[in-house]
Amino acid sequence: MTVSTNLPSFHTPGVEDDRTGLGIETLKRAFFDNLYYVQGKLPNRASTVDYYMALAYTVRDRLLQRWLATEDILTRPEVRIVGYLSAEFLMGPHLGNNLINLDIYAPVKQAIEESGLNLQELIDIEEEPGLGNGGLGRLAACYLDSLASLQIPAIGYGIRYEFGIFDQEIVDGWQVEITDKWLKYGNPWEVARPEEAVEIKFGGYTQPYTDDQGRYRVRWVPGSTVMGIPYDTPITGYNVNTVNTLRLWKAEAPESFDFTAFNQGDYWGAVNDKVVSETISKVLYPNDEQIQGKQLRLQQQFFFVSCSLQDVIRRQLESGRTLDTLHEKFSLQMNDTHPSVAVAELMRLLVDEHMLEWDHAWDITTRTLAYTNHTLLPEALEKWSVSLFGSLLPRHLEIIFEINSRFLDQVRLRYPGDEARLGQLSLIDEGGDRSVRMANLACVGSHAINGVAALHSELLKKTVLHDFYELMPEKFCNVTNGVTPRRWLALSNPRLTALIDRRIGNGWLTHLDRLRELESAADDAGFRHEWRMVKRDIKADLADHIANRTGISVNPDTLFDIQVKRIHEYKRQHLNVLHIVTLYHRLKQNPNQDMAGRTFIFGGKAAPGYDMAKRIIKLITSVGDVVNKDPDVSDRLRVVFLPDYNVTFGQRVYPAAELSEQISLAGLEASGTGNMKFSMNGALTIGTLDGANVEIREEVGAENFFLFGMKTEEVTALRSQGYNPMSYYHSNETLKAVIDLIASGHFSHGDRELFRPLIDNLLYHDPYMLLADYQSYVDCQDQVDRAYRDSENWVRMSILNAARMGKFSSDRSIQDYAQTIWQADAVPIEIEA
Ligand code: GP0
Repeated sequence: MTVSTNLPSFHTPGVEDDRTGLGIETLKRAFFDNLYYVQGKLPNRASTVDYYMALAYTVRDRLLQRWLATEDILTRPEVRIVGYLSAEFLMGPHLGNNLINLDIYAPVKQAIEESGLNLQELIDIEEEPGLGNGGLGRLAACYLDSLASLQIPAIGYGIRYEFGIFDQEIVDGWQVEITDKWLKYGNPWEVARPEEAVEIKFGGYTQPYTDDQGRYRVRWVPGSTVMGIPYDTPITGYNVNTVNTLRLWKAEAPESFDFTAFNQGDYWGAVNDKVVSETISKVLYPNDEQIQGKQLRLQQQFFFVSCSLQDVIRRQLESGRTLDTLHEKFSLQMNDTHPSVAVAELMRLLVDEHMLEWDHAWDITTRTLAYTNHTLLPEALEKWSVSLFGSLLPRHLEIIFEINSRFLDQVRLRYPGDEARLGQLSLIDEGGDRSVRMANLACVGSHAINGVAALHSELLKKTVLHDFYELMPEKFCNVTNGVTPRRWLALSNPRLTALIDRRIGNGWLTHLDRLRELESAADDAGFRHEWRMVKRDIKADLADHIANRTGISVNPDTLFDIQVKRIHEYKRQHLNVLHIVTLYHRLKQNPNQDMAGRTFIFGGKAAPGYDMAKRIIKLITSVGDVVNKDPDVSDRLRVVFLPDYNVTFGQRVYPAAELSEQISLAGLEASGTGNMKFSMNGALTIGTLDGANVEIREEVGAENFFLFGMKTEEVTALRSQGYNPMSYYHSNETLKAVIDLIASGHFSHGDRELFRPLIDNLLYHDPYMLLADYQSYVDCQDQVDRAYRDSENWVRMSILNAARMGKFSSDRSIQDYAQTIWQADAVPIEIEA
């Protein structure tokens, strides 16, 4: 299906329109017009931010026609829409990405340069919207890019947090959190749509009544109301007319409030209610894969889910359809359990507000919703205490009890007398303080349940969702994650992109499998030389950046060994540190040790309340302080912790990497997506058989991947046999020396207490089995060292890694979702001149 739209045109023949024209003179005029009329600045008084804003508006003007055309086709009854429900969207800066996707980078660069400015400087000054914690939020952003690029009509639904993920500073080696004031200078990419605001209710009580047809019904008498105001951001597809929408909701007090209270003289009360309402969308919870169980978080979840479902229902009705066919027009994907209260809210809207029969509403609900699981970590499985849930959402709690009772009746028929299984499957955990299990709710209320990498999806079926798998195997599927090559190659690595273009032509950015055509180039010495030179230049740029940011000088001719991701014990940044200290120890023993110089680069944020993770940061910076200043080793070892790792910095770091550290304990990293970004940019991976590492290794070939560590089954076996970390410490002399060196205070000015919690945890518990994997890791790192010194072959492997990453384009992931879960098609849009 192709649809064409006929939007009004303001075009005067013979004159390029100021808002759409792409001629260089037109772009310059438009740019200075926006500076003057929107920013209210003359060039002699304008700051870089003013120029950035003027350019952002100039670019936004040029996508509006396509955006409105796409909005317009959503109203057609036959157009199917994907709604992606996510508490996080980690979009990264928009300007550069839109220049790439609209294919206007070159003319804009020329126009900006002819205006005496530097385009990169304007791109770099954009404050990124950090509305996510890490992998899960960034995945949502990559998926929006691919949905638009594949011309699938889609809406991302989430929260417009006023403060996103905190900015990280490093003070005396420790993480310090600073509020993220991303909206400080305004946000040129969003458009508020207050006319589409919706009301959200909380609290109160429920009341049974009989309707005029004599049917038993329940009405919810809420205790309070807040408004959800939508803010829309255009999501451009790459080289297509589709421009989808990211709709983020901001919480506000209902307007009438102030006036009544003011008239009654309760001025303070009115203002306070306003403050309380607006708190809902104030700040992103900065915990990754760890629930906090805070009431405000449940309010946030319900807030954005209810706003979004009401929005979906309005669109359904406005398209001329009835709610009976909601599942034919909409497919709603729940990104983890954060939006899973959607199961109960959609039932409430259909049954209580739109008067559908329960069974009918249930059929529509389950056919509309689908659920993606992102983790096996038990501490990340969301649960809400029944009393908290009931006080905030009394009607939803009743609905969940009703869903549960009907569901458990079916389970009983299937497994008569199996009380244990019933207890496991129940939506309510009856143990201790009763709680609602959100994953169970999501499973029962969805028609599809997927994990995010092949191994993860298999483990889901075997472990956390085992009972659900046995009961409803047909719902389970896998969709391996992917990342968008537009941001993670074209935008962040223009030099490599140009080199690839020269070799295989263009077109590969939308058909990433075509990178395979580079395989033969791996045997071409001339091409290898060019590849190496590109990498060398980018490493030199990163070295400059590191020097500016941290004062540490690093040598671009050393091996850039990089681990960037959230700091978490299961991701094992401290295993990386054990290796660094091993090398340090070796060099101190034998200063003439033959080894390639290495620069270890770390980046990542720790949850503010996660003491162990914060201590790992302090360990990295402390080891760096000693190693970088020790003349015996500092020609071969450098350790850098780069503060405030985010999307913007990711774009600098992936292209410069040579070795990608993906070293989680097998079975714990659901997928990983940084692993894909590294490899696409020609880094080799050192990793365990975990998450998507398994599939990356399959694609690039075992000979081009550095594998170490226990496999999942070995981990399980070791654990059940009784894991004793101390035995590794006592039987491995180097390991003992390394741990003792840290414990002795060598890296902490003699302070033996600083790292004691870390060391004791490793020696007495070691839940992530670093000591068991230590030797295998160090041996594998020695292999890396030898491989790196055979530089021709290293470059060959690097080229082959990039060449074989086609599978990990998020375009492939989205095609998988579209075919197996959403039944969504491309709707190419023609825009008539
Ligand atoms: C998973 F459960 N992930 C969660 C969560 O709360 N936050 C989060 O970022 C991540 C996984 O850890 C992952 O393995 C995965 O690739 C990503 O979700 C997207 O599926 C690495 O970040």
